[in-house]
Amino acid sequence: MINKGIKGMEWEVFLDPYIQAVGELKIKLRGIRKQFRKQNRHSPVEFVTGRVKSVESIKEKMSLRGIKPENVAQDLQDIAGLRIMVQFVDDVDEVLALLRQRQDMKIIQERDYINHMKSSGYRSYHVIIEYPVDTINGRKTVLAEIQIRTLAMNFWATIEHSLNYKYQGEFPQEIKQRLETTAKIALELDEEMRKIREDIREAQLLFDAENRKLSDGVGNSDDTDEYYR
Ligand code: 0O2
Ligand code: 0O2
Repeated sequence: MINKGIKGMEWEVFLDPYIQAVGELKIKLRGIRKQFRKQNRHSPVEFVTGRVKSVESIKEKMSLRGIKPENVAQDLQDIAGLRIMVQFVDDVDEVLALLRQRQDMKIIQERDYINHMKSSGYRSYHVIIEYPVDTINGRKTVLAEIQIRTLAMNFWATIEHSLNYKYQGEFPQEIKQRLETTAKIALELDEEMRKIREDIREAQLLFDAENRKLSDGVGNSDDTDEYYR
């Protein structure tokens, strides 16, 4: 059995730096949005989520790909997973530029499923990073996957992910066709939004500034807002 060798408590110890990495990265990436908003500039980051892969999912992927326990940290690149949602396709490039200039992580791989859509219809930009975490036992560098996608890409991927779970990848023909159609519609939506990007951005900045004025004196609206992002 391939997963022999890593047992309950060991998994906990193994996953600890990944938990720390996801926690730190969520705060840092959400911080990008905060900084843009403080300067009343359009933030290329809309919201950020993150998760550590469950032990069950890790084990499943290990057996599926024949990954040995001693190779799991190197071969499974998304044990720590972050997702950055953006409004417009062009924001993806802005986020990438911000990530590339950072000193606290090292990009080791990029996968562009935006210009090279997967056959499933999936679009996203994936970046694999090396990220060092300082623990009580010293520094440990882990791999993490950052997925960057528009709201439309995220909507499609979330729906497809749920359907995949239900049908285990064996979609009935009708669902398959509808997923193809919706992938095309999501792409068109991104294209249309791109065309009116400047108008939308201007409107949002005005709206944000107005909100700020209105909420003066009733607490820090920015922090309240960030709670959800
Ligand atoms: P499901 O069904 O597994 O999708 P907080 O720290 O309180 O702000 P919290 O509660 O940790 O936030 O949630 P967060 O970080 O906003 O989002 C976690 C959800 O996002 C999880 O959903 C993950 O599925 C999903 N997610 C985020 N990033 C990734 C990623 O890179 N890869 C994958 N596969 N999923 C990601 P749930 O709630 O666990 O439900
Ligand atoms: P989960 O539940 O999100 O953790 P592979 O895993 O074989 O597809 P690879 O090379 O490991 O390929 O990584 P890839 O393709 O760059 O990224 C894998 C992750 O991207 C997946 O994680 C998904 O989060 C997402 N993804 C890739 N293809 C699709 C797709 O067709 N539909 C959806 N909804 N998401 C996709 P996991 O571990 O497969 O799943």
